[in-house]
Amino acid sequence: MLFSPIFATLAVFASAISAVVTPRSPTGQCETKLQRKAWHTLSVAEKKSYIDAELCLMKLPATLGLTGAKNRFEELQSAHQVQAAITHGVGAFLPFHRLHMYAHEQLLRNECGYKGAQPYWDETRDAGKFYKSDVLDPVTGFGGNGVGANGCIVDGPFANFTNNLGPGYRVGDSLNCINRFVNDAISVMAGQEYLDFCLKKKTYVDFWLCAENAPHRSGHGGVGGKMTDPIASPGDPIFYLHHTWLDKLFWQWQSLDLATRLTEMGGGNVQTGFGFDSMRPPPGAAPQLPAGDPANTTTLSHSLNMFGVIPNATIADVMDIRGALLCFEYI
Ligand SMILES: [Cu+2]
Repeated sequence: MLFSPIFATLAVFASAISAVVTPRSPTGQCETKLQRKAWHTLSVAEKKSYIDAELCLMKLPATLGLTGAKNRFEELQSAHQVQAAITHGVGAFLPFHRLHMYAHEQLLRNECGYKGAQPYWDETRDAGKFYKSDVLDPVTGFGGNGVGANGCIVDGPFANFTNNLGPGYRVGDSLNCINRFVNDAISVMAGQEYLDFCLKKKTYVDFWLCAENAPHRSGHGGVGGKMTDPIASPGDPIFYLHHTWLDKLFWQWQSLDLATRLTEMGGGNVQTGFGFDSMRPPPGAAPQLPAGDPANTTTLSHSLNMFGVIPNATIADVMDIRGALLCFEYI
């Protein structure tokens, strides 16, 4: 799981080569940025093209040999699942999920013919009323709330999807639908006041801790079910709209002081504090340490592991969304 500096260098080089498929100049610089938009602003046809690409990803056979993952959608989920303990409650939380969203966007575009950008869920407009969000629309969205004791979703495009990963670190559970228990007592914390509270934070560490708390947890807990599984939550495709929303908030905070915040990093590499006991890897799992970051303070040279789904990148590579690797903007 750990990569040598040479491998990391090759991975960065490979990502520059793969840039051919995204709108960049021949020199690899970012010229025409992909425009990431809010889900509710997309046309019905745009929404359909995104969902069709997601369904395509769920049908494409797995190629990487990651335990339990049977399709490309699940390989990306696996990359989140197997290293959950070193990507949550740590300084790399925001950069890791930024790269993870980018990986999803790349798979949709490169392997499933999607022409658009990764959309996000503007959760402030649905705070306290997720149950009637456009995102949960059974016809033009991701399907509605779950039903029954298991909370399996029964309408929308993903009602028949069997997820082979989760709950938690488990793989291959026989009953593993996408389930949801919408909870609007929790989704209230998606409100603008919670975002504003985080945007006022002065340091990366304070901002990350704030963002991982209310704006992050409100989206997961507000949808409920699989989305509340901190390890296997990318099994619900809503995950990608939620974390792109959180990434937009991260960029908004960075944009308030780019001179400092394109390079400011911090926090620990080992989880501390309450609430992470459930994320301890199962007994016997290989010890996990972030490559390129040997001490317990998260730095820009920290390698973000995508397990082959896309090339690995360092935190430095993903600090600027307008940079040569990412090349997108939020509108
Ligand atoms: Cu996560």
